[in-house]
Amino acid sequence: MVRVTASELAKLQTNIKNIRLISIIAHVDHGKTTLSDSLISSNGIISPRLAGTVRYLDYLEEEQDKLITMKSSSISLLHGIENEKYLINLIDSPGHIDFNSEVSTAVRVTDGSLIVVDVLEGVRVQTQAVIRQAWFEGVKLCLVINKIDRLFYELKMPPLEAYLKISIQIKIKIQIKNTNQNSNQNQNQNQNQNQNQNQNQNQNQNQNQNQNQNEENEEHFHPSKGNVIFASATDGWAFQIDTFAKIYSDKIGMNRKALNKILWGEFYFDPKSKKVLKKSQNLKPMFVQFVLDPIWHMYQAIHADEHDLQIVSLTAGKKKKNKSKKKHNKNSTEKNQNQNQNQNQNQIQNQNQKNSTEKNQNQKNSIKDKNFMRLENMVRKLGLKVSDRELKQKDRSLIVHSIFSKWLPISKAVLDVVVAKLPDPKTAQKTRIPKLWPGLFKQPEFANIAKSIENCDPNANDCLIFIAKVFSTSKTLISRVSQPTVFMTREEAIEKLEMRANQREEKEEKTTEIEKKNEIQINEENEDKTDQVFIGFSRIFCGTLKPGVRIHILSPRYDPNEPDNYHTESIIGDHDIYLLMGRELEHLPKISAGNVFGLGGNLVSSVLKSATLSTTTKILPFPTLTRNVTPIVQVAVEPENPLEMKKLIEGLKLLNRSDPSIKITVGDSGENVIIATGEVHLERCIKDLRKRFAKIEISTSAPIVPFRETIIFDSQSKKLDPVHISTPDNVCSFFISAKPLPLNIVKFLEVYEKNSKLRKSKRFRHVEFSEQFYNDLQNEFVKAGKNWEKEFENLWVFGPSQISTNILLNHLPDKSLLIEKPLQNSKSTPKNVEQNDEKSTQTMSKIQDLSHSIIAGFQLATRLGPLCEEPMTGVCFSIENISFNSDEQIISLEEELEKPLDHLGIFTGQVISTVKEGCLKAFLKHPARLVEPIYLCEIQTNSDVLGKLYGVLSRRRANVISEDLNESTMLFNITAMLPVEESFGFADEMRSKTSGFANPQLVFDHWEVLDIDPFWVPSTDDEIEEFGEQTNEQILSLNLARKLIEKVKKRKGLFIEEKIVKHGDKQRTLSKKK
Ligand SMILES: Nc1nc2c(ncn2[C@@H]2O[C@H](COP(=O)(O)OP(=O)(O)OP(=O)(O)O)[C@@H](O)[C@H]2O)c(=O)[nH]1
Ligand SMILES: [Mg+2]
Repeated sequence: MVRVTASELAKLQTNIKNIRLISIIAHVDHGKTTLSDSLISSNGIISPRLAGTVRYLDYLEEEQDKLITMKSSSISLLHGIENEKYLINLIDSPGHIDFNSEVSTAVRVTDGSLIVVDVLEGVRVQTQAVIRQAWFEGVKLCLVINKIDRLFYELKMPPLEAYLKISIQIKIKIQIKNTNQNSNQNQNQNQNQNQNQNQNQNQNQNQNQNQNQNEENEEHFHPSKGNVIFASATDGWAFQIDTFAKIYSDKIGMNRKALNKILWGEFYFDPKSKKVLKKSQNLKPMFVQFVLDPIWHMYQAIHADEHDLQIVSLTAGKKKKNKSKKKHNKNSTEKNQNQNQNQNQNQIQNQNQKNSTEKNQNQKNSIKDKNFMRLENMVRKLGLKVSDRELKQKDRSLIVHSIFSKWLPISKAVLDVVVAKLPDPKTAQKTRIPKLWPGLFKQPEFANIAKSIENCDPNANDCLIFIAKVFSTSKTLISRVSQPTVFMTREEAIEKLEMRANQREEKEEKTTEIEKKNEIQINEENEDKTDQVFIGFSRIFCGTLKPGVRIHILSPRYDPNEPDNYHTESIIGDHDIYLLMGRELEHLPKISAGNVFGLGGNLVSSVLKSATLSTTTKILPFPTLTRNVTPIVQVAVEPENPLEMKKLIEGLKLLNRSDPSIKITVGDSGENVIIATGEVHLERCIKDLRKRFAKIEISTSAPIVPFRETIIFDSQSKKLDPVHISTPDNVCSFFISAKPLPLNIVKFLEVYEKNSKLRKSKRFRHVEFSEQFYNDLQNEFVKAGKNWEKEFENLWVFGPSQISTNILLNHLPDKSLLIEKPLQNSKSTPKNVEQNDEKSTQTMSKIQDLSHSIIAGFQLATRLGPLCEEPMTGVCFSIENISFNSDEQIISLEEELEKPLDHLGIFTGQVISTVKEGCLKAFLKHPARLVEPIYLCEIQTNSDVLGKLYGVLSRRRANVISEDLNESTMLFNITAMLPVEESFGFADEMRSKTSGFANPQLVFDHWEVLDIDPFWVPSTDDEIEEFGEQTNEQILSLNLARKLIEKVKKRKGLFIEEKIVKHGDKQRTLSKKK
């Protein structure tokens, strides 16, 4: 097949109604990339026989090695239906949970998604997650039930059973929760926290009820709607109901449209009366009779002789054995007989053996011939042109492929559905954009551009583009002029892939230290040649982009009311627009509305992860992508050669730009920390940093797990007095108390924290958003009970800025002295201050200084908790009172404010540290607890290794929450909660202990209070009797919370009570010994 050229594809980019932008999404390993391969092969980019082996869109070395997709990649394909040509922009996405943010990228720039479901495994956690993502983005969906060949070949299911199995998988209920996916977070958090536990439980129940009300159950997919495709991506076939309706409509004399409605479901065709019945005891459903039976028979026919050939081989083997046995006996009994006689006998036996081998061979040939004839007959009846050579291939999978790809070609079935059922960009933008971008349609000043976007107008005055992610690629892959495709055989391709893997392994083993050093030098020399270039993965919503166009690059924080901030400008260069063809990029002279494309050049350097590009500044930036994964696994990195620090920093910057879900921060002790979504993601990031971005040798710390610190209620909590603490110069005293924050408020703040950027920035929607937040938060306080309802008025500030799940209350007798309305901005004037008075100005400045210092002290305390300097969560502090010591007299704040200005400068520093100390002391008056992050872990495995699997889970403190048996596969689905602390090496241990049968999927789920008192030591008589007097080491082995705290402290270089000299008495000097 001739490869479709870039210029042919470029011509189709202006015909909007014939464009489809689609993504393939699914759970890991359900066959997305294999399906993509089959579609790509229809354009002559790879040989159809190699589809599924090449995994063309998994072009990263890591992807080929690990056999999983790690990023979304796009390719443009041409598809013809009758005389119309369609441009299909296909994006393959990863199914592994660590790379979930790549799915967000894929669905944002596409209008339709194919959801692939493995017919045996069915809908899994990640399937639901990606469906939800697509649904929220307003993307239309079609279902691909894949791996149907497994039912026939692997499970040997008869067609009727296969039908029942498929019907189960099609009934996908799309559960859409309007709440954040992590809204169940912290369910276990602060279990003991609230005295009013029952009250909170009721609240939780109410919340769950509300949540259920928000769930929408919709049966969206139905074969007769034409949105379901049945496929085997590896065998290269697929069909929709209409494929068979077309075949049979003439044969059974029925209208094609009518057949479409009854080919699936409880409809039975009576061949005698030629009538369709709604009930029958003897007949098979029409889908089985007309669709599955013929496919099943074809599989049977292709593999039919395998069984017979096996029997022939087995009987031949048996005969051989018997003969050699007889021969052995004979020789032993007639040992001394005449040698000539023996020789003759041997000759006869050899001849017999030869004859029997020939006979077997003939038998085999006759079986094969018979089978070949049967197969040829079937193929002829179907009117397929399959050559004898193809039908006689040794590899059965190739015969399957040859027949099925002609009978039910996969690319035709899938792409026909895509064209018919998924919308073109104009239709999609009309419905999607108002939903995705409501702000744009509310303001009359944006009306023009909003209309152009809705109409996907290529001739609009303005041009609007969204860059969903930035990825890096090698300069060498840009605009490689289309080369003629070299078709290899399947064996050659496998050999080539194996050879590449072996070479890599050998190279890694052989690389000694010296070689490594050389390699670094070589890398340095070749830096220019192997340099990476950044490309924006973009979609154009209106207008036409050409070289020379001046464009504004607007960051997600851009506000059209302050157009100078978060905004840069650039001019599109001559070679900045690309057609994305997997790993290769082809230059395009221009690009018009309704297309996905690559954008290169200087302007990409001003884009961090995503951006809106517009020719006008009077526009809101496109809403940011919601990424459903939380980066949680951290490591500190440093260059092996300290002189290469600068290269590392540069490398980290590049890595940060090119990966949408990574976080890079500077740790407390100044180290550079990479935070990834999971182990697989982290491994890839480190490799990328080493090989592509920093190009230096890097050493990494042991994984760092973030913890949080909190307090819980106990019977004493209410009776506690506030902490009384004075500044070092004794001028000012504070009374500070602490208490646990109710669970619902913590949850609310956690969810809100995810949108913290919106809250902190001065964005266009700031006022509206802030008011809504204010009202919602007040509701949460009301829900928490009467005492908390009153506290809302006292709310002062949140902390620490990056977590914000702790609050500070203002309980001063006259709280208006410091700030009138706490939540609104701090510029508001206290009511006792008159504006124009000079004294008042001084008082005002004093108030502000004091207020800011108190807030800073609170922020510091909540950022570095007292247990191991991890951030606090769920703690409410209050400033109960402030008093001043003036001329040996204690005076109130009010009186102090009357005095002239004299306490600034050093005083504010003292207030900060005193408030911080006071908060920490107030915290420690309550029972303190460590809060740890928890993964949701999903594993599928068989019963043989279940025991070993549970062994690994229990060793790692996992809490199993469900175990379901999938009856058709006889595989168990196990769901467990696993502490992140215990997750390192978990997947490897699980695989090795279960011989590769259990492959866990981990995703961050929630924070959970570790309900162990870190200060516990045996103290009561009973405890001392049970545990005895314990050394620090023994306590650590008994007290997990303490052990974790000491581990964190050790890493941070904080003071720990550890005996370095273990046995002092044994360290006497020899001379003393004498
Ligand atoms: N029997 C059978 N195996 C299939 C089929 N489609 C894919 N596979 C196999 O399933 C495995 C996973 O296929 P991929 O295409 O890599 O799956 P994926 O969904 O892209 O996986 P990720 O991108 O890592 O999430 C491979 O071993 C494929 O050969 C099919 O139709 N039938
Ligand atoms: Mg894949």
